[in-house]
Amino acid sequence: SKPTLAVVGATGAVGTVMLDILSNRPDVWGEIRLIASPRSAGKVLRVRGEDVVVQALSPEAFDGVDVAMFDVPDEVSAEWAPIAAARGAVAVDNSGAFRMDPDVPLVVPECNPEAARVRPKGIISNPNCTTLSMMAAMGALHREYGLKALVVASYQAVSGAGVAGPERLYDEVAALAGDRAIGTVAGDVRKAVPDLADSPFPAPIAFNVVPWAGSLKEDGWASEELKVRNESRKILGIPDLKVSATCVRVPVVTTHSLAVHATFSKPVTVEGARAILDAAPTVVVLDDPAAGVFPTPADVVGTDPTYVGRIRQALDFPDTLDLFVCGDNLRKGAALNTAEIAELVAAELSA
Ligand code: 2RA
Repeated sequence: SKPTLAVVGATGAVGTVMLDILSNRPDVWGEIRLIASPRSAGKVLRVRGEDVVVQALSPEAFDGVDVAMFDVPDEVSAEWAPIAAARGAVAVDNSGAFRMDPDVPLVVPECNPEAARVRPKGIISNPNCTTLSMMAAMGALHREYGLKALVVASYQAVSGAGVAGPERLYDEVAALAGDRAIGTVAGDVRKAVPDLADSPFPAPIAFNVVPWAGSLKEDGWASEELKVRNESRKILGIPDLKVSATCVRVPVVTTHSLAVHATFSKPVTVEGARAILDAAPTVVVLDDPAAGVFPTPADVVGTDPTYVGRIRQALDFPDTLDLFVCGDNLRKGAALNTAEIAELVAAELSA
């Protein structure tokens, strides 16, 4: 019989995309059980063309579940993923609670699918969307050229902050729309937007960019920047990979972009890199600037691949490529990768 799947956090930004993905991928699941906070229990959601009533999170909700996907805040995962695992489910967790735990694999199926089989805690982590948005491409280049260093600037969509992110961007745009002088005087945008105390972002996000994502860590680093460093090392299996990241929020609804400066241990060419990326099944190269062809978030949102363009040989840095990557942060960056990990486990359980 086909395995039973639980989706925990079914009503969130990623959960909503997850139900769409589960409805459109080859169906490996028997029952799909939807679980959310008691506040959302009783809601009816559609998955695979059927109405499913959302159950409240409880230990019993995991009875009979083979794989439980979690997309909930860190503290909720920290408490409940081990409960699901203790009840016999394999937990696939998209929070930050377990990603750096040495007993929890951090999996991108294009990079390290074998890691998903070794899960002493019964938990597998899904990477953060910013790291994940570039991993399929960087993993392919690493296998050929040996990655040594990554310098990254992110351009992160507001939906990375959950459903409140797009709501805030739309509200700010509505408040500013029609003023054809807005953005011409220091502080005018800040004065015109709704109270920032109600925003998930620390500065106006409409008509602006905000050099901040996540929480404050030591020495001025944002949590999101440290995740790019730590998670890239773990996924690619390069403990001494040099990484420096600056994470920036931009007024894009969904799809994270990254400007990547990548140094390799072997000589690289643009043609060689393009051939490798072209051959990678989940990567699409869009790179013809003379014809205006490069990836932009507005053009790729809602799709599954990792898009790469602007591939250049760095002029002053040997063995180094500069490139621009876009990936839908709710799909490959979150729900799709989680679904792919869960399918690896389903295949293993059915084998
Ligand atoms: C963000 N990476 O974009 C986060 C979401 N996990 O805010």
